[in-house]
Amino acid sequence: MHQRRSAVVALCVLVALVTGACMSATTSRVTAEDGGAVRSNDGLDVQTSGRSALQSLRDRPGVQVPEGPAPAAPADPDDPTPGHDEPQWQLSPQWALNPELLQGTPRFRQLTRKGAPTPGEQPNIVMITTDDQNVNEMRWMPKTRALLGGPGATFSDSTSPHPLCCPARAMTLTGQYAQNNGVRSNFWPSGGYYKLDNTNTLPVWLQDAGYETAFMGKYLNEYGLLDPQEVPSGWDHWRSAVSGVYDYYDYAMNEDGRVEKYSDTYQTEYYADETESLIAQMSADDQPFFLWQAHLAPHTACAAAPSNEGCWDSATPSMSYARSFDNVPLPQRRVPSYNEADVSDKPQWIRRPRLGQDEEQALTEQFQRRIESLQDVDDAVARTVSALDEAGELDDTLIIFTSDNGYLLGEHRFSGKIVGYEPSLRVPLMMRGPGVPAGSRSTETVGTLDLAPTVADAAGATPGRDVDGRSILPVAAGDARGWDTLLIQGGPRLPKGGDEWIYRGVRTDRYTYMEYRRTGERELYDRRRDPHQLRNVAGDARYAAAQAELRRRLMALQDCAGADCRQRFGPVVGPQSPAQR
Ligand SMILES: [Ca+2]
Ligand SMILES: [Ca+2]
Ligand SMILES: [Ca+2]
Repeated sequence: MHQRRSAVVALCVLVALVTGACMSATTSRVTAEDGGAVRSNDGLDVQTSGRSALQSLRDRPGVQVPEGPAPAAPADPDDPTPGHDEPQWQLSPQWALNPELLQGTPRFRQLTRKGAPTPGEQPNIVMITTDDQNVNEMRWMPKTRALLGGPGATFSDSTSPHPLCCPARAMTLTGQYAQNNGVRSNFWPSGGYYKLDNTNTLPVWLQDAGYETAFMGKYLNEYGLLDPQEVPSGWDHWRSAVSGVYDYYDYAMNEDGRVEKYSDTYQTEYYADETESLIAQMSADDQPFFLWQAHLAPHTACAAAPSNEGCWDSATPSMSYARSFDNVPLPQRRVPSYNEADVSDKPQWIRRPRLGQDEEQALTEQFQRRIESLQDVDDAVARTVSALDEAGELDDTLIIFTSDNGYLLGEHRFSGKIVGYEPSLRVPLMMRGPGVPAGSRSTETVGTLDLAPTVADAAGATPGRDVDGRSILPVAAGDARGWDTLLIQGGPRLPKGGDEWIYRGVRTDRYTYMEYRRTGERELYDRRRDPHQLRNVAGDARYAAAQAELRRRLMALQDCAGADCRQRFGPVVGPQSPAQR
């Protein structure tokens, strides 16, 4: 038992080292065992870093900080990967008997047929996001696939170009890269809630366009740290965890400015319940609504209770699904990059010892708890669709499902996110509603940056920022292209990391190129020949022309803003023989 826990701790430290901690206003207690290990690792003492972040906020002109002990902030992270047989699912009779939920009404089918004129009325918009879910794990969400993917669009190359909680959420709210919205990391001064101008975000633009808006779930990291009663601009209805953010059962929720404590209501279920009542309420008049349901699952748990043994626990499933996937093997184990045999091609920060049996067991258990926790999200999606149906709003609602970032579970010997490898960058994305062709599939590259412009486009709202992303409604309809060259980046891992990027790079349909400015290291993968990113070919003469071109694109995009970010460069040359060079 002790041995296993040590393995988990060791794994977590590894995770912490490479991903940095996802901090928030959650109260956390780190035991001597966990904390000691974590503290030895250059500033990952989450409590200290939480205080220093708060202290620097206190020093900021014009910021009023309430007296009293500084709330400690918890750490976060963990896993994903592909390669498994599709499990056989049977939808419950409730869904099988109601084909209109799965296929839409005749009117819905009219609105979503390819080439249908854009509906004149403003649709309701419901955005449902998970936290740290990878594409692979959609296999275990049959209801979501049937209810959203079936009658809607599925994007097979949806990306999170800055794959970490807070930067991804800031991108979702602004449609901008971090160099333009300011949020490079999870914490002040290089990121966090207080780094974002919250008076100019998607819900504000939607209110200006006549929408009623509602948020529930996990907002930007460090939200509530200074004022747990704050409700950010733009939200008519607000339900956001201000402490116990990473505790699935024991948390405090800011409900329209009042803080309520919960100790036995599963977070995912709370969000589903609140969504049902808000949909009923907001459907009562003709004003359109926007609702963002931002789930914690399948993020690692950080129990708020004094008995907490650290912030690295696997996701907590509800009582209904706990241990229900105990026999599912870790799908990542079938992937060639899992526990990568030779990591000598990788940058120093990725080079780790091979995973041992204890780590593999810990990863497997973590994976099982993750997909168990996603069962409640799958139910929440189904309940939301049902609530819209009961309110008579389903045909007129655009529903979007995605995750803030992906996750590795042992690929390249790594567990976590923030890295520029495919399982970290790629996220699920499904969309159903008016203007979205039913049953469509898109292989175009789209991403987190595109969510705000897409929602604004559907709503007829005008973004208050020069957005870097684009509406993907025309992409879903097959009338427009997605990203040709995407800027990818990872910001500081630690509060004291200043403005330093870990890496910056570009991703095309064929290549991934990353530069580590501090160490001078480079990574280049030809994903057409090496889809699992096993061979870093940076510096290889055969790829010199490709690397030069990718570097040129990185220089062009690293400070881009607006339309410049969306420029098309065209194909990049493949490897060349000496005769070709
Ligand atoms: Ca996340
Ligand atoms: Ca309404
Ligand atoms: Ca290798």
